[in-house]
Amino acid sequence: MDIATVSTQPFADQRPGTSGLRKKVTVFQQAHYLENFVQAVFDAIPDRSGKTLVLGGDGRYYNREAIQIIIKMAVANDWGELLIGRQGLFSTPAVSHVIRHYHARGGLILSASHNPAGPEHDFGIKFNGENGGPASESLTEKIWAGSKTISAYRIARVADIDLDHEHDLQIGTTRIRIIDPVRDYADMMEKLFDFSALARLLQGPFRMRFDALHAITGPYAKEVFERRLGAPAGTVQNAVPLPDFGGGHPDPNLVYAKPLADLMFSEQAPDFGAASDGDGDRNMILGHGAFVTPSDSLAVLTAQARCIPAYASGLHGVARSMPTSQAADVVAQTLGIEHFETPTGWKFFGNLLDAGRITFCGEESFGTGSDHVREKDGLWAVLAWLSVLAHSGQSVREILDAHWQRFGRHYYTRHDYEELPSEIAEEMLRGLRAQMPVLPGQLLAGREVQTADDFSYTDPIDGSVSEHQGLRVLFTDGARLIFRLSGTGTAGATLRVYHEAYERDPAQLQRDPQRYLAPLVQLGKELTRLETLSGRKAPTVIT
Ligand code: VG1
Ligand code: CO
Repeated sequence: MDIATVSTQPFADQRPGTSGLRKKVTVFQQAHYLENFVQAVFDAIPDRSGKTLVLGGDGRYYNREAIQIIIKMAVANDWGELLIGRQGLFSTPAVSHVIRHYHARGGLILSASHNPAGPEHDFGIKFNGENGGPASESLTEKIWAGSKTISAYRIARVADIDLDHEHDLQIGTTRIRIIDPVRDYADMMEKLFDFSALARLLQGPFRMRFDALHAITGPYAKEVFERRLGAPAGTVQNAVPLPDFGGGHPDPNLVYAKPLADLMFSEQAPDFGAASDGDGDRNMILGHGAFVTPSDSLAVLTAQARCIPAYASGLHGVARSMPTSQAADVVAQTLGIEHFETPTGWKFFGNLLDAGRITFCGEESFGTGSDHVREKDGLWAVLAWLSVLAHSGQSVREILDAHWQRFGRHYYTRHDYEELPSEIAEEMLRGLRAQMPVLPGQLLAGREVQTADDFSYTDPIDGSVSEHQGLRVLFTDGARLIFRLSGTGTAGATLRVYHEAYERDPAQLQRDPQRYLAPLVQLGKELTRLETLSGRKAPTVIT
């Protein structure tokens, strides 16, 4: 077999962000760009020889071309076996499961998650390790360092392979298996949840609607809800993954999944609505006239875990990313289990999950998951909610109201300012950081500031330290105002401002979150001099 060593020059911009390397498709299409990064990943895994690599993506534009390149590079870089999803497809949680199930050394996931797809939009790639989870910070730094000094990559000069049928083949010393991307994952769901109880629910008068937003969860949701659980045909909408996701923005929130949100707040609403994102790791949960914030979702599932067979014996602990509301902490304290606060990004949950310290974890960005894999898992969250509904016989609205009555409500909203010039965004945070030493003790927005800091995390398992994970203004009554820059965007800078306030008064539990949090929103704008510096009057997206 002809293996070529191709000379190349480093690219200066291959530092992975919150979740892998994300760039415009046109950037990835530059000569050697994808190859350089893949070689940097392979070089960072010196023990790869003869081992298994899982490969697949969310089906977005450039997925197929990228997979053919990576197959040839994997062959030239001594991988022993490649497990590839049919048509090059795999959801992110399915890759995590397949890595673990087949004891692979790792996997490459081709996705830019919820970012739009198509020739003008985004592509991405990330490496997950043998625990099924995103590469740790130290591995990510190693990959980045490699990408800055690379001078050559290795690639086999062989023909493209057929991705569209399940089959096995051998190229050189590498065995290649094209497998069903759905089956193993659906089997795992069947083990975790009580499928007979869920089938009874979905085959009765109960109605649900799942919107796959033309992205990867379509085939998974069809198999699980319609085929295995017998929900009526049409329960899953927009179920065929398209290379441009139908021109939409596959982000499950009230803004980008508007048709579903409108339906759920209408007279004709079914009992339950859910959506997922481009690569299948996010979820949005809705009831008739009810929207569950992701922070509340984690708290409710933690409180109701006994409704799910796999977790009925209790949870080890629960973790949330720092900007996620403290609702789950309150539940954990009541249950007497440990709770942890990690930086943004699923990679930070990995050590806690591996060490058996937590069972559930979640992020405010529509991510929820458990120790069944090492990624957030959209369909898992939907099945978990259905289990709670089936077990309790209550509606989403009733579950939420009862939860707030018992634990209090964490009012929450995130405001995003997208595509700001980077210097302006940096200036806002610099200005805020400069004020932070004098904030404690001040009365702002009717609340007393307790502390103001830049969040730093020490991993309780390996002691590694991650600094500069977000600026926090913490108030004595538990309210919080948090600022950080996105690490997943591909154009300019996105400022995320997170607002949270805790309410225990039973008469104040049904307020509109935007109104309730308005003083904190105003304060956030003042502290960053947002309007003056950016000229923006309103956020791009509110979740
Ligand atoms: C965002 C979210 C973060 C999430 C990450 C990847 O990161 O805030 O919570 O883990 O996306 O999710 P950032 O740095 O842009 O805030 V996904 O579904 O894009 O893999
Ligand atoms: Co995603």
